[in-house]
Amino acid sequence: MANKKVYFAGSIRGGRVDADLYRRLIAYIRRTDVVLTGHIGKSNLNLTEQGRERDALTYDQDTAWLRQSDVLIGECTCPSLGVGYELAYAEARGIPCHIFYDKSKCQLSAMLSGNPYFRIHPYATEAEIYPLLDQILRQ
Ligand code: 6K6
Repeated sequence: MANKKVYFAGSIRGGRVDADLYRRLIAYIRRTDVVLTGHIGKSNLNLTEQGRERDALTYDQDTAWLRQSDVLIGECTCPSLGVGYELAYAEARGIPCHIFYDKSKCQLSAMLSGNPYFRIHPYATEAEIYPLLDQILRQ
């Protein structure tokens, strides 16, 4: 039974090096729960600036999804201004936020790791992520 609405956050214009990982994580979450942001894992996303009017539609849709979500799960190995903004937006609204990053590939911003509001999950291998997702989705 699907029970949580998940806002999955991952880099878009910050770089798509981890897009396949996002796709696998989203597919895993979708076995049991609802992911509002399935496009994050798509391979054909348009990365170029679309002008402020088109980007405003993206902003309005994403912030509406954030307000509806039960939990934010962010994959933060690839730094992204948009994901950082979404985390702060979710924090301001009391939405639980879980941050995953590959500790061999990046150092998380102190603005995230230093904020006790965020639950931080450094990992060494992708396999470590899935049992943690199970725990988060069961909470
Ligand atoms: C088409 C037209 C306008 O924008 C697009 C495609 N771009 C996006 N579509 C949906 N969500 C987006 C888009 N760009 C950024 N986001 C949101 O910000 C996602 O929810 C990601 O979690 C985050 C990525 O931010 P950047 O700074 O890496 O792009």
